[in-house]
Order: sequence, then C-alpha cells, then structure tokens
Amino acid sequence: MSGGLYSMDKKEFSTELNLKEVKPYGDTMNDGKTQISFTLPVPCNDESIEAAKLLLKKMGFENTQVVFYKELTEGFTFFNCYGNCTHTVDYTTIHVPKVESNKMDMHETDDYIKQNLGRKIVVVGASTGTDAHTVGIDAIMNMKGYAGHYGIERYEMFEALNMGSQVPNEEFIAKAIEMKADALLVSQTVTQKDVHIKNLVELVEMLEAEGLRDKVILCCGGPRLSHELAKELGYDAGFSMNSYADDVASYIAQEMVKRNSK
Ligand code: B12
Repeated sequence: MSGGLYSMDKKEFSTELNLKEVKPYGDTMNDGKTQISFTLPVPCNDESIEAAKLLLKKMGFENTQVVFYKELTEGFTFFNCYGNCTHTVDYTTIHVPKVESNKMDMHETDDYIKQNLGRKIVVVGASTGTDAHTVGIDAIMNMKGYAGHYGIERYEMFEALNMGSQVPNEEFIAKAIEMKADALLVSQTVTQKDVHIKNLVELVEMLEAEGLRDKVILCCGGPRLSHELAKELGYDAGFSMNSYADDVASYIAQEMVKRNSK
C-alpha cells in the first residue's frame, strides 16, 4: 500500500476480503476507514489539532482528519477524527472463550428444568458495591424483560430476587444465604480505575471465606465484562453487551443439571 495522501481514495489496494488480514471497512473493502474520538489534556487551539493528528499517525492511521473538536473545559479538548487504519489482524487465528450451553427460550428453559431438575431454581441478583447502574440487571431479571426477551422473574421455574443497585457484598451474601440461592447474578457497569475488578474479586473471596463459593453458580455481567475475564476472576460465567435473560437462564439451568448429576 502506498503512503500518498489520497492513496486510499485511488483504491491502490486489493478490494478482496482476506480473513488473514482484516481491517476496518468504510465504503470499500480494505479501505481501513475508522472513526476515532478522544480527549487531550491541552487547550483548544491549532497546536492541539496538530497534536491529535500526530497521535493518529502514531496509532497507525493514514489520511488523518480532525472532523470535530471542542473545548470540554479549560485545558481539555475533545476530538472526533477519521483516518485509514494501516494495521490488520488475522481473523482465522482468533478463539474467544464462550459460555458453553445451548441457548433456549423461556418456555424451553422452564420445560428443561421441570424435566431434568423438578424444582424451581433460586436466583439472587444485584448491581453490587458502589455501582448505581440498574438497567443491566433489570434487563436480565425484570418481569417485563428487555428488547423482546422476558426477564428471569417471568420464568415459571425460577424464583428470582433483584436487590437493585449499590448492594454491598455483605448484604448480597446474607440474602443469598437466607434464600438458599442456587445462583448469584452480579452486574457491574462502572469500570473506572478497575473498581469492578476489585468488587467482583472481593465477592469471590467473601464467598470462599463463608464456604459458599462451590455451592452457588456465580455469574457476572456488564458492558465491559467478558466470559474470559469472569473466569479469570473466579466466576463460573460472564455475560456482556447483547446478552439477555435467555442466555443466562439456559446456562444456569444446564449447569444446575450438570452439577446435580455428579
Ligand atoms: C443510564 C446511565 C447512568 C444512570 C444510571 C441509572 C440507572 N438507574 O441505572 C446514572 C445517571 C445514575 C449514571 C451514573 C453514573 N455513570 Co453512568 N451511564 C448510564 C448510561 C447512559 C447507560 C447505561 C445503561 O443503562 N445501559 C443499558 C443496559 C441495558 O446495558 P448494560 O448495562 O450493558 O446491560 C447489558 C449487558 O451488559 C448485560 N448485563 C449487565 N449486567 C448484567 C448482569 C448479569 C448477571 C448478566 C447475565 C448480564 C448483564 O445484559 C444487559 C442487557 O444486554 C451509560 C452510557 C451508555 N450509553 O452505555 C453510562 C455509563 C455506564 N456511566 C458512566 C459513568 C462514568 C457514570 C458515573 C461514574 C458518572 C459520574 N461521574 O457520576 C456515575 C456512577 C454512579 C455509580 N455510583 O455507579 C460511564 C462508565 C465508564 C466506565 N468505563 O466506567 C458510562 C459508560 C458513560 C460514559 N461514556 O462515560 N449513569
């Protein structure tokens, strides 16, 4: 690929999809067109615009453009930029660990539990620690559901309690013991300064100290969580954006049956 200013627009690159060298798509295969935004801790002036462009080049973008900028507050400038990404990734070598279960809808999960477990599964959920975001845990648990997926409260074969947000880990565990919970659902949205990691790890340590960790199915979820991270932190499963009650309910049902048959 040549580095000329308008080389991308002259299409001096292959427009065939190559999964070994994948890059962003704007309007032509392999054009690398990307939109990127960030804030620099410098005043809003011509020098900061140049600084933004220099940074974009160092990040591996060509044909860089600052298309919007605005002073956020004194000494801080926000930028919205375009550029052509020069880097590629080999898509064929990527393996992402995923929750291993068959996804079933609400009725299938209820039937599965009736047939294979014969009793209701008790689930306690909360957005824990200082986290005040309730929409994620409500999306998973609320009777009305979210985006066309009924929440766990609606399932016939689940007894579910949503404790809401800013629930201290101590209170969460106390409720789990009181209700003899089979599964715990933790939601964590705020990730600033890794607060979610600290809080999620603290819960695992407290459950271990109570001798409860192996007695419950421990799941967490949130926009910046992944199954891989959840496993690393000592959870059984982690769920991220675009996950619904169906995903976690079918996982819990199948995991309960698996553990029961051991
Ligand atoms: C609404 C909102 C708020 C509301 C929350 C109201 C409420 N009742 O929930 C209020 C105004 C209170 C708020 C406050 C704050 N917020 Co706020 N907030 C948002 C906002 C706009 C939407 C979040 C949301 O509701 N998403 C919709 C739900 C459905 O999505 P979700 O949570 O990802 O849930 C899905 C999955 O993740 C998953 N899931 C989630 N939990 C679980 C749990 C389980 C068990 C499972 C299986 C799945 C699962 O399933 C859900 C459905 O698919 C986001 C920005 C955005 N557009 O995302 C910022 C955002 C999350 N907030 C942010 C911040 C920084 C804050 C504050 C710190 C701001 C401040 N300085 O005061 C405070 C923190 C307060 C606190 N102590 O927690 C940042 C977080 C950045 C970061 N990396 O940490 C964001 C991203 C905004 C931003 N761009 O800066 N916020």
